[in-house]
Amino acid sequence: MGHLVPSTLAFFTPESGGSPNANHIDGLFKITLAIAAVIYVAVTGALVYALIKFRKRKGAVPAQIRGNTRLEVGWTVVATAILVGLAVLTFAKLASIQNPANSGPSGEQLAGQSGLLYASAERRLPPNGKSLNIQVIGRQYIWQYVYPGASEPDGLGAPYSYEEMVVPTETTVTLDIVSEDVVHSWWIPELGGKFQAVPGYHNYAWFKISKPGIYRGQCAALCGRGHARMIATVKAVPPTQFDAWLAYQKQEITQANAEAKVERAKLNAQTGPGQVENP
Ligand SMILES: [Cu+2]
Repeated sequence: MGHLVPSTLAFFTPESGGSPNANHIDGLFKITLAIAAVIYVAVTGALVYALIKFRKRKGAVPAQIRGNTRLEVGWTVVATAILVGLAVLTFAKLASIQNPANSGPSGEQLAGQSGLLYASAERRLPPNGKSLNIQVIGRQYIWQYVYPGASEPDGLGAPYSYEEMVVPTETTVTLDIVSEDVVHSWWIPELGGKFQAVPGYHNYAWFKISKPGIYRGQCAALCGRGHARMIATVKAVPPTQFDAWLAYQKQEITQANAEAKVERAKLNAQTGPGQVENP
């Protein structure tokens, strides 16, 4: 019974527990839900009371009431006060939802802001400016993630992965969300809000995961026939494990690029029917 109540409540409230911003969204939702529950019980209770107390009886003539100024002003003022209160609370919490926190002491030791190709006023960074920046690319029908560490100055040769994003724990991860074709929507419920990937635009999100684990999501905008298959997972591992994984990805990509270069040279050297024009 003890665990039944929180799990029942969790069914109605946003998923959380993965990242501080998700927890703040959940907290705000629960406060609003609690206020709404009190109002619901009061209004429904008064209605049921009136239905029973003043039900039709033989020969009874109901009191003929034409308005009550004090009561009407009263519920207008109270309703306004509740709305203003909720708005103030929301704006007070908004900063901690939108602005990334600093990485924890056991997180990835980041040299500084990484992966930034341009300046943007909308892109938020932690107070110390250090985050692991990953580019999230939506495309029909798979998510691609590009990590910092390009081997060439034009950004080529950067490690990347599909579908599963690997991140270090206790590290602030900032996301640049883009799309290559249609509108997609990046959403890992336990890690915070939902963000659209729109062709030609950059959207920004962040999370900071404290515990190693797998966090699942799904493209949240109907993007075509394969939309249902467009799943996403975020796998949080300790920083040392992340470093090893990233180094391995980088090595694999460097090797594949080197092999492709050899193949390209071979094709370019060919003459006759097999010759490739403008490689
Ligand atoms: Cu999609």
